[in-house]
Amino acid sequence: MKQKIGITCYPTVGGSGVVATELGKLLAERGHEVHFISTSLPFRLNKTYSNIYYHEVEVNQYEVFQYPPYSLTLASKMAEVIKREKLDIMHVHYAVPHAVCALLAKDMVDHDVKVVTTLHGTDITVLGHDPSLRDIIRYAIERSDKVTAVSKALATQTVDMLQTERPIEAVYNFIDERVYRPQMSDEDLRESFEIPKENKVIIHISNFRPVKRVLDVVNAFAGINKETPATLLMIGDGPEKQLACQRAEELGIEDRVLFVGNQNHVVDFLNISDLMLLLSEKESFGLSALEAMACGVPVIGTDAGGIPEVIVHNQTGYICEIGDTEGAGKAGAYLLKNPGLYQSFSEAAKKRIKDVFSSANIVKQYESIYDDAREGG
Ligand code: GMT
Repeated sequence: MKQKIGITCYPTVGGSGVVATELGKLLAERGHEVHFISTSLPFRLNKTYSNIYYHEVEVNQYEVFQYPPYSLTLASKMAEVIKREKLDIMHVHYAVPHAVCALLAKDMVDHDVKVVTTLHGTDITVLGHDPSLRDIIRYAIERSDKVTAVSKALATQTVDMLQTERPIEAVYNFIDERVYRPQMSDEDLRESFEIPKENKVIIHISNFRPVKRVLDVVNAFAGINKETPATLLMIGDGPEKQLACQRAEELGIEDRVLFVGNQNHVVDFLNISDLMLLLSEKESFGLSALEAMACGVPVIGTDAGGIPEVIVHNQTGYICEIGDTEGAGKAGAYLLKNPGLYQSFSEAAKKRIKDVFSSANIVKQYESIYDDAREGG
């Protein structure tokens, strides 16, 4: 059934915004009418797409208010768009504030729109611990027509933490396989960063928040580098970048660790990489691991949240305990020094993407959730 779908996400760099935008693009390609309602154009909407509309939420600052009224302005814009465009579905990413805004908007209009909420993690694993927000998160989940979570781990954790009754369906993240695919290693890119020919390239991509444990990434890399010459590419930016730079200096490996900053075309970096490190202490899914695997790059991850649902231990990478940098370093070096084993991991990673995380597979799951929501199922 073709639907008119509103999508709200945080439009800036971040996994949830990426997933929401890529989903919108796929839905539009499949003939649905998609309306993005957000504060700025989602950064992945970088060309013109038919069937995609964008409604900007302009949040003004008023002297009388201490904080700009983002949630109210958003709810009001959602109501306006639902009413004018006769939306069938409002698909919101994050329970707070976005699902709450959608529920308010639904209440404001005389039109039967269904609210589908996708949980991405921070709304549960961080905000869910805040007693001042627990009840409103629970409300957002219970009142949504359908709720999805990006991993089984997150779905279970949500029920355990908030004792919600509304079923939460795990729908995994996906990648656009037209973009994330193995390509010939770009020698010019390697040369421009002066990466010696004999070095293996290890990559980490994140927002450098404390949960990403970037110091562990540098420590684990140091272990790999002791056994086989390597370069660490640190992609992204955030609060712990400076600490990670310092740790590299303390370990005397600063010339081996390149802080490349935020990048629009991470696929180019993935295609010159041999291994990814994702050593987070909280990670409801780990989209960057998926992107790496799609390019045939095995991943060493922690046993946090949904990471073990993405990486199959001993097949597409290794799972180690949170904080076990020695184990992660040893596992990484072992894999890199065994070409036959490495090749089988790389192939298994690509196969897993095709089998489990293909965009076609995931978009169909969302379509059937929308259909069920419309039919009251
Ligand atoms: O990881 C972040 O800090 C960003 C956050 C977001 O909202 O984009 O990522 C969350 O959603 C991603 C997309 O579903 C997941 O891949 C990330 O694992 C999840 N982050 C955490 O759970 C910490």
